Amino acid sequence: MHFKRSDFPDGFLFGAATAAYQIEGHQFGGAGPTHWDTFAATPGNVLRAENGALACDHYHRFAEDLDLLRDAGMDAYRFSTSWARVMPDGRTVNTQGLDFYDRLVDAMLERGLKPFQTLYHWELPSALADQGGWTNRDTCVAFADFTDVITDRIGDRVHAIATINEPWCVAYLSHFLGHHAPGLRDIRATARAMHHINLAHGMAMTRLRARGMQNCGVVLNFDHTAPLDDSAGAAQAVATWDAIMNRWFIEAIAKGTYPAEALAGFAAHMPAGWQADMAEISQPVDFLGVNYYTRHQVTTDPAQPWPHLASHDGPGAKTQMGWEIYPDGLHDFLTRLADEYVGDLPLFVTENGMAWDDHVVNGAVDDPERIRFIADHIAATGRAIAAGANVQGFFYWSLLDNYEWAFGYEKRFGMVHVDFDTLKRTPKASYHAFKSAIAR
Ligand code: IFM
Repeated sequence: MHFKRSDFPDGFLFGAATAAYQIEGHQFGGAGPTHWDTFAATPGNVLRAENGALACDHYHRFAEDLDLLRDAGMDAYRFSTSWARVMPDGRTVNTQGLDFYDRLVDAMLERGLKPFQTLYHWELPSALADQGGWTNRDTCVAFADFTDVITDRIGDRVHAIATINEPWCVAYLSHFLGHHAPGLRDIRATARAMHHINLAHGMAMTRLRARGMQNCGVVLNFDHTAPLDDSAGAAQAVATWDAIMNRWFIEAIAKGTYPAEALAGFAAHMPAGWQADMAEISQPVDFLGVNYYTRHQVTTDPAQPWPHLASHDGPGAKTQMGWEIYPDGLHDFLTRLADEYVGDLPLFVTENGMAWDDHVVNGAVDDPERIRFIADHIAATGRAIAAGANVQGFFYWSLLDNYEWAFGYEKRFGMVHVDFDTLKRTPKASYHAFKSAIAR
């Protein structure tokens, strides 16, 4: 890899990220059913109807997985704590679940890894989905209660806490596009989820502060948005898509407002009195997590209802997901976020990575495409720091090949290959290259 640790400021953290439902094995330890289990069990939603019941069996193999992080010389590990494991019906505590995260965090600390916890990475308990999930304001209160329960158990040892992972995916991808659980395609449900997920963040922040917690923030995903051509329609589409995808959440959290271009579609469907929630949503955070993968080119499609959009993949090389590789987009978001929204607030690249059709050959996985991808995105991060963005860490997505949601186990994002028949872990060439690059 064409970078080294010494290219970055002292204290810059290198790590890898995962999420509970994608790796743990949700059939173990008393975890409750989630909306992803039922979404996956419904024909047509998930490749081969695969689910997270076994995943990487991290529940039993976490020591081996944390050894991999330590042996690579990583500083930090971004993981999530499953709500449905800790509270199987969303409200009642499962002590086995708390015990698991207790062991997990202790095992990180024993290995010198800073625990970066995410509270919600998408496994909504089915009992709450039955009551409307994120379209129902009560879910925000239940989430705040979960925040209390898990924080009382492991909050004394985690290094940082993010409330929500990728609220755009929780709300828009899942309620408007229907690609993720609960698989809705409904503008009214979307508007409500777009607001309630922000409110859940705000309520969780209130509870965390009441417990004196520091290093609390949120993780947002950003999609670089370019016009398909130089038409006025394409320029309009950029403004609309940027508002829905990139501005809605950061503007609410940093400024307490929603962008007019997005309210143009959502206002009529917002929950009554939403304006009164904006103060809680926009309370100060200690860091912002930035997830970045790709860019899209957009234009207006007048034949479609609002947001009147047509979206295309960019022209560059693609990953196994079909996502264009566009490292400059990461630089642009890091500098834009600093300039327009958060100033000197610490930023972390909490996810960046690529899927590839990796295979084990003679006991090894050669993935030069991923090595190049990581090096180029870390270089883009370095350029953003040089331009003044206060970026303090970079987490590769993901440590392990895992359950890639609607794509099941087919798309391999890991630095470590997982054989989903034997569950054997094989570090890829990118793991070894990353290890060499970040060596002290
Ligand atoms: O696997 C996901 C992760 O759960 C959230 N961010 C994007 C990743 C790749 O699609």
